[in-house]
Amino acid sequence: MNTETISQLPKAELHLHIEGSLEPELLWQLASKHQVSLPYQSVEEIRAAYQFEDLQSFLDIYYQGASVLRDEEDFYQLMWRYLCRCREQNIVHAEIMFDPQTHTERGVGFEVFMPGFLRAIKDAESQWGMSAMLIMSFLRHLSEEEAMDTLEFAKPYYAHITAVGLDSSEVGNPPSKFERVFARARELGFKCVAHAGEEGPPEYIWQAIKLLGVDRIDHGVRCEEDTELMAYIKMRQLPLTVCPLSNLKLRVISAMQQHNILRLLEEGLLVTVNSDDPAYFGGQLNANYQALCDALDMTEVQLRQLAINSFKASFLDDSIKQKWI
Ligand code: ES4
Ligand code: ZN
Repeated sequence: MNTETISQLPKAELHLHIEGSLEPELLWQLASKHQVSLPYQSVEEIRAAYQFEDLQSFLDIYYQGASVLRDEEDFYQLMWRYLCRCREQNIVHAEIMFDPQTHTERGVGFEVFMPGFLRAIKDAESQWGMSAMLIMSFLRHLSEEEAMDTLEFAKPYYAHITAVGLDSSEVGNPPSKFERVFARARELGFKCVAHAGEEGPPEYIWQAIKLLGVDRIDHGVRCEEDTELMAYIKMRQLPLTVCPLSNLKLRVISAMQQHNILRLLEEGLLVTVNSDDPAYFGGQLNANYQALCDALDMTEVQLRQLAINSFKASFLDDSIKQKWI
């Protein structure tokens, strides 16, 4: 498939951790600005360190990277740079995850990162008309009580948050651990998403659906191991936000040729393509589409369906979705 075809397609991105869009150049610049000492001697060394065996080995480096984000301007820069990448790639709508606890745990509060994020989003909306929504994700390796506190701290910003999510170390931290906080979030009117079935078993996907009441599953690729679950996800048209390069880098699959996204698509599931943590996984959104084209025999019809699905699976109002479908 032509790179040009991919880049010209209007797309939405639904699974992107803003902290995972922190490129080595900005990381290096902010470390020097705040005099944070890094275990690396150059930008090249940082990039070279991005080799992972699994989800946890990635998360250790990702949380360390995020520690250079200190003031409002840092968060503005981080968001602004991602939104500029969206513009270049024809991503006209983005639903962006942020991890408040990665920052509040080291004394950086909502009053620091939220104004930075919101100002960048406002600038992109006014300068080129893209839209962006925020998804506040709870760290599942921490307690439910801490997630509940985070939901409370976010109160002044509820109007600017569309959904809550669940990320970080999956195995050993099942969705069932967060049943009460998701119930509270739903009462407050938030949409809900959760990472499930990335490294964790199909049972975790069932729990995210049945116990957390999610509107979308992040990753979800292991649903294929449970026929009943596949049929249920298809019947409900529950979207899966799939991240091909992430799956490869974190060894959820051992080669892109093994990716099941096109099988799931042909089975009638509402699958979408996303970049997850583009600074760490070696490619932005268009590179994820390209990797699928190169490794799997993807047709142009399938490519267009994946882009259409990104709007269908979004939290945009139906009237706006129609414009892109
Ligand atoms: C993540 Cl790929 C992935 N999985 C779980 N949690 C995450 N946080 C950032 N990226
Ligand atoms: Zn993710």
